[in-house]
Amino acid sequence: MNCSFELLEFLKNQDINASLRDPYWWPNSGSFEVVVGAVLTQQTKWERVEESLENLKVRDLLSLEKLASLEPLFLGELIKSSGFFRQKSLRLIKLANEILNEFGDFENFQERVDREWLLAQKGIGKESADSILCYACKKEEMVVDRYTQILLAHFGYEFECYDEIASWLKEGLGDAKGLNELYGKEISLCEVYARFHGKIVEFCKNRVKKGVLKI
Ligand code: 39A
Repeated sequence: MNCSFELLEFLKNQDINASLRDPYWWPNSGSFEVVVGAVLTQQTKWERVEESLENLKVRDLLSLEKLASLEPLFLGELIKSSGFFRQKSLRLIKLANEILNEFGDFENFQERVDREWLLAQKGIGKESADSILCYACKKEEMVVDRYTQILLAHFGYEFECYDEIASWLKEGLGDAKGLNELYGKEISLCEVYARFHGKIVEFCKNRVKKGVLKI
């Protein structure tokens, strides 16, 4: 494998239904739910996050305004399944309030937020920031997670840091023409990045389950 385009081709040829529920793979992409999911998924399994999100969804609490006004103890109880729940509860409430103070509403946040602002927020690292930018705000950012690092190491690639991996993944994809041909439609770069990352995660999870890949 010589470049990220070849990795994407390889993954697209595997039997992975990564975008069955959402074309951008992350459930309910383009919504505030992604921001919450991106924080909750830190240091835990996605399946535990789904449980927490469901607790919020059934109580109709998955909006920026509602989350911002929750009591930390109450939110903590609802997101217990995601682990580190006291810390995550405080950080989510603070983040929601910072978004409201800076941007006024979620739509304006989606349009105007940048990586620098997100990285300045407590508890938001590069992976969370890029998840929010790509999946909640539909910006052209590629998420690098543990699965990505493990898969690239498996193919013999070594990188110095997060940003170097992201650049390698983005820059090796070539031009829009090649990507449109690969997908058989006109596709935005953001959707390519989203689906690429989704395929990496689903492929790795499947391989881990089969015992072929170790995390
Ligand atoms: N690790 C993960 C996931 N696994 C996921 N899905 C499955 C749908 N998301 C959205 C984030 N992180």
